[in-house]
Amino acid sequence: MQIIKLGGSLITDKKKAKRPRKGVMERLANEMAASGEKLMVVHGAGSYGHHLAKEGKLNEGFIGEWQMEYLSKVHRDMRELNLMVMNAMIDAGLNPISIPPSSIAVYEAGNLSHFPTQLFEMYSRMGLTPLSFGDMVPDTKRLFSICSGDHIMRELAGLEGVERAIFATDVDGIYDRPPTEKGAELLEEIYPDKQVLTEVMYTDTTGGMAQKIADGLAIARKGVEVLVINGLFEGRLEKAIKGERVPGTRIRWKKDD
Ligand code: IP8
Repeated sequence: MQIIKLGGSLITDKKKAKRPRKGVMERLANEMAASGEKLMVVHGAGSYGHHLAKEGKLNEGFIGEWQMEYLSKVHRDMRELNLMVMNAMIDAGLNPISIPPSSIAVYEAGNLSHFPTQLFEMYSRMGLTPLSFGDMVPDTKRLFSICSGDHIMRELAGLEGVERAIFATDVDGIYDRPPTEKGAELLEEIYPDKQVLTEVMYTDTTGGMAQKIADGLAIARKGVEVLVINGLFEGRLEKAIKGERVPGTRIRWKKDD
């Protein structure tokens, strides 16, 4: 079993609100199907979630009734995006079944406290491909939280039989400094005691990568192989799923894992 996260910046154009990259979704769905492996799939928000979530200050939890309209719209937009991914997967023959976190997850003070992974296992055993996504969820302390797709990956990594977690993004992997900076070098692997790791955490300006590293490490700690790859290049996701070497970063818990 492998768990795949299709990054929001990969399946949407992050610069403008609600810009899907349908061609990329279709190709990635075909690559996942062609791999022939058993998968669970999660996708991020990109320009379908983050713009309105920011406007509505949804990452701060409840600060006013006015936020509810934003919460509802972010959830609707995520479902729209999810339907597109689902259609691409159906066309590729993957038989997806959508599992929205807003219907099953509970957060406590910004951390996932309840997530019934059993549903994913049961659907998978039926021969379906469970598909989940970043969503809005209830929070026992802050009223609501944003559930990121990376958090879901962490939960799924705890399931029995999960061997590999692949984060397909729009960059080649994790760099020693922001990839837009001159001289930035791709790191083939990172692990907690590697000096450079702390540098990456602090110099990363997108904010997204630092969290991804933390989530990646938490997954690697469970003994699951973690890869960050660029899904914009044709064939890389399929090869990575098949266990073939592709450019990217491997996140390890220990140097010799
Ligand atoms: O893109 C964020 O999910 P992510 C979900 O996986 C929302 O971090 C609703 C903004």
